[in-house]
Amino acid sequence: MDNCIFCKIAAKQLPANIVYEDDELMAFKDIKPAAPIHLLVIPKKHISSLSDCNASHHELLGKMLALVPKLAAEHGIAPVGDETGPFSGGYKTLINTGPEGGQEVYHLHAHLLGGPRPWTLDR
Ligand code: DGP
Repeated sequence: MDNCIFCKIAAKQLPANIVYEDDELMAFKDIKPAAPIHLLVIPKKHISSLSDCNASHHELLGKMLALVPKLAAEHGIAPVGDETGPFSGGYKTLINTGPEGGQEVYHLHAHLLGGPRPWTLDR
């Protein structure tokens, strides 16, 4: 999509601090972190929001969600019981959808937030 920031990041036309990439997905650090660890997981293909998903997106959505615990573990925020990380209290996974849902960027993304509080999450 022309003019989509996250499409440009996925195409490496805009810089981002990329922490994961495969054929379908990318994860990078949020430019305005609301928590000590704040990552965004996106599909490389443009999908405007979760509202545009249906049964044909089961596999992609499953891959996005399944990437979260891997990234959490890699960033030391895996939940209690896995004491491998310094902040192992768990994390929040969030998909803002639409204006009332607090969505600012219209390219599907899952937020992964974690680390010691306080956070500045207001959504
Ligand atoms: P949302 O409100 O769910 O649409 O969150 C969009 C997030 O995207 C917000 O936390 C800030 C982040 N963001 C916006 N533009 C950029 C950018 O150019 N680069 C990066 N890394 N993050 C961005």
